[in-house]
Amino acid sequence: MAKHEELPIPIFSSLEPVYGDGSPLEEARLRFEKLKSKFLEIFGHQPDVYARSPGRVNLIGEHIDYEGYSVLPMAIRQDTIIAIRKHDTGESPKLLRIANVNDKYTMCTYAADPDQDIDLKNHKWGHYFICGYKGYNEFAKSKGVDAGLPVGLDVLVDGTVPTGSGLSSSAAFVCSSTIAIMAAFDANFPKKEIAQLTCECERHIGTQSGGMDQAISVMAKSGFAELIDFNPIRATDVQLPAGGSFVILHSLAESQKAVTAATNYNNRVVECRLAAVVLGIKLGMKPQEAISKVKTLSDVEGLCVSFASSRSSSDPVLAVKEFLNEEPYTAEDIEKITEESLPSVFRNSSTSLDVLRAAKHFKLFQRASHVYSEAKRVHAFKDTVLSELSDEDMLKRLGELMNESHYSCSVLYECSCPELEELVKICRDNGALGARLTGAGWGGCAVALVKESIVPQFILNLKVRFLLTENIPLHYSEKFNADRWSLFPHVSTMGA
Ligand code: NG1
Ligand code: MG
Repeated sequence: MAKHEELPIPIFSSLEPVYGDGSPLEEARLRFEKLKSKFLEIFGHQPDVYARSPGRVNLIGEHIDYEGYSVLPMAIRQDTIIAIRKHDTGESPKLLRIANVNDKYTMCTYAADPDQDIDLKNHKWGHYFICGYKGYNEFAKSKGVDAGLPVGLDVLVDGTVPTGSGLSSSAAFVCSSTIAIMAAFDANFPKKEIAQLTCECERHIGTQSGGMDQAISVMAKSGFAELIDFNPIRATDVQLPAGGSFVILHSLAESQKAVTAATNYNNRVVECRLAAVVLGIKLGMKPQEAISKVKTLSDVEGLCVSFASSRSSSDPVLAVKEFLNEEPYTAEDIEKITEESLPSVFRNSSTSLDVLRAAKHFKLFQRASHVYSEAKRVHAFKDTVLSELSDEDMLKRLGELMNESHYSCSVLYECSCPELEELVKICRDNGALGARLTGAGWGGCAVALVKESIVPQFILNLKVRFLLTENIPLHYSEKFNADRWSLFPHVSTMGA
């Protein structure tokens, strides 16, 4: 049998929703009916096809996908559904009309030009759909297939992943958009290729993301978390032990990643690149060679390991300790090592140049220490699941790894925030085996590993605790989100 990731996206020819066990089918059916009638109301006709893609919670492996290291997320029930219809009626100019079932998001209209640049300085929610539109076009071109663009499209979006929450509302939106466009054009490809394509096309939004979110959104499988490897993308099922639940909690601090990219997300990507180049040089590469060849910390791991093994340990963290300074570096400090100005090193990336303009200093030691140690924790997590430990001991160890990951994100990577720190602490105080921020951080959600038997009490305690905490808005409990690992849907497209 072909491997799951080699298979194309399943297409269903009826309106019957395909949900994981536990999600009320009736509720799903009503959602589709509502989407259909709203589409009719806005555009005056029915959609051709629907596509859906889930959000995700990352269990461990934060801020390392873009450094080439494996991560371990699972899909969640919350998703984005796109209803779409081609309207090639000869109108001029051809338009993409993108509406949302949520009135908060007013309709966005774009020219149907797939080569248009996305206006990054003027962020709009509809930009994520354009990522998919451009991506489909580029992908078709790379396959030597006629994409059939430009074509006008009517689109209605229904998303239930909370935005800015670290649960990948953006990837759910980009992946469902891309799949919807492909379905509208009767194109279908293996999931692995769609995962790669959607990862690349979400970068049009201006974040230099890795591929975790799109990979899990496209390749998720009911009943499993997935170990995702990169270059090339691969997904390995990870069956979690019985007796535990992951509870996802929103800190209510919203992280607007597309808006804060230069100081937060992209800043860390640039710092990792600089750490990798400096390490490469310290470990014997010529500056020019390091600048042209070293893109990520995983690129220099081989050199670190041979250095470390001469000291009878294969830990790249040792090379970091030996060769990087704990004191933050200024641009001048780094330029002395690279023998080239930083704007010149990053001349081909306007988003990196934005980072350089905004940054005062660069914490190379801390960022590299996080990445190398977090990469090891992901494998330790997977090995624990495969070990002979009893379920109880296994859950305990997984919880410890999650706590260690949070510490590293908070102290070394500095991607936490006061609301998340408080939330994680409250989870642990209320019996969580482990708790950590999930996703990019700087706001959004935490994920806690909780013994199944105490989940109802845990949730109750957290609600009470939060209602009593003055600096957290009172409506916290409305946003409360609990998910168990057995309850998430497949990616699917559904014919109307
Ligand atoms: P969020 O912000 O949770 O969607 C981002 C990146 C991931 C990964 C995590 C941190 C995008 C689309 N996603 O996720 O690739 O780097 O941060 O582990 O930017
Ligand atoms: Mg995102």
